[in-house]
Amino acid sequence: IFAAVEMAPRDPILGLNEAFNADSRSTKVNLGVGVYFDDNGKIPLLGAVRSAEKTRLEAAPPRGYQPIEGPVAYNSAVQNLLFGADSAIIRDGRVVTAQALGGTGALRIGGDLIKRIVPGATVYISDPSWENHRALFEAAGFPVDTYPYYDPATRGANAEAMIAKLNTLPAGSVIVLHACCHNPTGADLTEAQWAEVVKACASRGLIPFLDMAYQGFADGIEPDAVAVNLFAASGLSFFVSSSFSKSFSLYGERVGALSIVTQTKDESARVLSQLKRVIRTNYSNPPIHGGAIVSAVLSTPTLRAEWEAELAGMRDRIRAMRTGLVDKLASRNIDQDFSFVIKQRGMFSYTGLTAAQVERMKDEFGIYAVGTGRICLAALNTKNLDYVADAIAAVVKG
Ligand code: PLP
Ligand code: TYF
Repeated sequence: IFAAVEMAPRDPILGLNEAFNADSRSTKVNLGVGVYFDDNGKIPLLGAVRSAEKTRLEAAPPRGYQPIEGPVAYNSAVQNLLFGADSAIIRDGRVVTAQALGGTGALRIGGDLIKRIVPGATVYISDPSWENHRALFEAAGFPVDTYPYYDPATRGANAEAMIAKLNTLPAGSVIVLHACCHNPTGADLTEAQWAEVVKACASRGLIPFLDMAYQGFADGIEPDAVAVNLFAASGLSFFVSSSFSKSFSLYGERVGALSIVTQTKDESARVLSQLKRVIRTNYSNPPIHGGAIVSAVLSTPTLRAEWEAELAGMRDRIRAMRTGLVDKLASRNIDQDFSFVIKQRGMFSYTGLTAAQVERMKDEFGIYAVGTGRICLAALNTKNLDYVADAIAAVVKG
């Protein structure tokens, strides 16, 4: 059966982890994968999560099947977080939400659903984007193309070029948008630029698909939803995939959701029925544990406050590492200005380091970054910051 099976290429980012784990140098640093580590280099177990888990363990609830789309309490908590508890589109029954296996699972069931509704669509992702965006939508059967996004000259987003491209696309094209904390560049649009994107989507009849994997990692829960809420206010129909992997530090529990904004309550019911069909033939219904923890934390005021403070702590620590890295590089006598790192948002920075420089950081220092020059700021800490700054200074000096 398997004699002719070829070796598949590795995921470039997850593949870095394997190389990092095999490295025996004690000073090694993994700036590759997008995971938040605390100042001790550990993935945190949040206090709010720990409390909710303890309560749940003591209650020892039975483990029946969940509804195909997940529990109402979870889905409603997701909607409130994305759109605000007093949102008109929620009140009007225009939002359909299904629990999903992380943000990845949400993108996949969303892709599968769109394939049933608009089978001839082309999907457009940002250039560059998270590697898995292309792979996921190709797996769902779509051709995947790009829209311009990153400007290496400013190390920021090129909103003008992006919007100009959107204004040429055929109606029914699917546009995948990073709602905040763009992966891999860290370059986000301003609110005014988002308003232009919404306008382009409306005038061209595009299908917006917002990917919200880092809510709370830029400026806060509500400010990070600015794009989502501009779309909500526009009256358009659109998709949102969201994830608690980062914001709850629950990576391996696979907790996320797909939300779909429709035109009417009646449309919502029909769309949900089709989405349930996609889910039923995929994994039937979502797992219980991670979603139950998230929904308990979000709906219990004391736990919610604790979580918001812990999320702010992660956000502030990443910001401190951005400033720290820029300061340390500035004091190392290099002729390159790295101050753009402070303007970039979320976990990542496109540093402008070349593939050759990244390779040297790995070979000479045991510091692992993505070949594109992407580094994860959340892997920096007060102990490795000087070492990383030394390495970057060394490779940019040549
Ligand atoms: N979307 C983007 C832009 C991401 O960076 C990630 C990374 O983790 C995901 C989706 C997937 O998140 P999850 O781990 O919840 O599947
Ligand atoms: O971009 C990252 O590093 C994160 C983690 O297939 C990730 O989004 C990377 C690759 C992948 C799944 C998650």
